[in-house]
Amino acid sequence: MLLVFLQGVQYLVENDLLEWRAESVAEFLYKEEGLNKTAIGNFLGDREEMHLQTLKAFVGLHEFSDLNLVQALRQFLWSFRLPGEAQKIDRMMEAFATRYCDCNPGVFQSTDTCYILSFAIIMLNTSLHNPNVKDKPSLQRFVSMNRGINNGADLPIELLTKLYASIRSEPFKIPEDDGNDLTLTFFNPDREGWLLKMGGRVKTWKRRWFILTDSCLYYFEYTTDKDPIGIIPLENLCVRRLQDTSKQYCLELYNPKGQKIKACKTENKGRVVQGKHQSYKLSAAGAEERDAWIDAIRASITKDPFYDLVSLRKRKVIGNTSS
Ligand code: 4IP
Repeated sequence: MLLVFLQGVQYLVENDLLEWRAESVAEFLYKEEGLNKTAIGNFLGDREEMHLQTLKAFVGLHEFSDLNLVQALRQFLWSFRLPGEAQKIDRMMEAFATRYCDCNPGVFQSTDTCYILSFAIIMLNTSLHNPNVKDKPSLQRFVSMNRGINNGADLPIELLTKLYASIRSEPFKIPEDDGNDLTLTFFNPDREGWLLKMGGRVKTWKRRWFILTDSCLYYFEYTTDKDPIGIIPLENLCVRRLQDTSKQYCLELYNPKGQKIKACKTENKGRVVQGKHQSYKLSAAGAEERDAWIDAIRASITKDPFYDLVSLRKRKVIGNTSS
C-alpha cells in the first residue's frame, strides 16, 4: 500500500503537480481529501530525513491552541492512521507532544510529560472501550497511574478528571477502522489492589496493598505508604492460577527454572534484604479479580514494545524533580 501511495506521490512530483518539499507534501497529505489514511501514517512514520521533515511540517499544520489534550489527540489521530510499529509511533507521538506544548505553553513541565500522558490516554481509551478488557479503570486509578509525571510533580486533578470524563463518554474515532487499531489494542498492565500474600519461610497470610508498574510488583502495608515492604521484579518470572487448600482464588508467581525468586524486602529496622521466596502465593478476593491480576502480570512480563517506550520516559520524568 505504501508503495502504491509513494508511486502516486512520485507521479504528482514528476508532473509538477506537487513539489518534493516537506512543507508541500505535508500540506498535500493534510488537505487532500480521499487519501488513504493508513498510507499517510506509514509515510509520516518513516525515518528518512524527508519523511521526518514532512512529519514535522504535517504536525505544524495542526492547530492545538486552547484545546485540551484529549481534544488535540482526537484531531491528530483522525488525520491519519497510526502505524503498528513502535518506533514509528514513538516518532509521531513525540512530534505531536512537541507541537501540543508549543501551542499550549505552561500546561506541562516538559514534552515528555505530554508524551506520557498522551499514551496514558490512549491506554485508558483501550481499557474503557475494548470489551475484552474486563477491568475498567476508575478515575482514581487513572490519577494514580499518572502520579509524578509532571517532572516529579502531579498534574492538576481537574485536568485529569476532565480528560478521563471525555474519553469515557466518547472513544477515539479511528480512520479506516478494522477493529485492530493501536488505540483499541494497547493494553496497559498497571494495576493496584489488595491481595493476601503468603510469607516466604513462615507460612502466614498477610494482607498487602500491591502495585504493578514498570514490570515490577510492589507491596505495601497501607495504601498511603511511600516505601514498599517488598519489590518483586517480574522479569523472567511466570504466573499461573493455583489451587490452595487454605485460600480461594490463588495465583502464583514462580521461576520457570525452579530457582528462588530474586526480590527484595525491607526488614523492621529498614534494612533491605533479599526475599526468601521459592514462589509467591497470592490470593485475590474473587475469581475475576484473580484473573485480572494474572492478565495484567502476564502483559507486564511480556515485553510490549509500546509499553517499554513509555516506561522508559516515565522513569526519566519521575526521577527528574525540576525544583
Ligand atoms: C512473615 O510472617 C510475613 O509473612 C512476611 O511478609 C514475610 O516476608 C516473611 O517471610 C514471613 O516470615 P510473620 O509476620 O508471621 O513472621 P511481609 O513482609 O509482607 O510482612 P515477605 O518476604 O513475604 O515480604 P520470610 O521469608 O521473610 O520469613
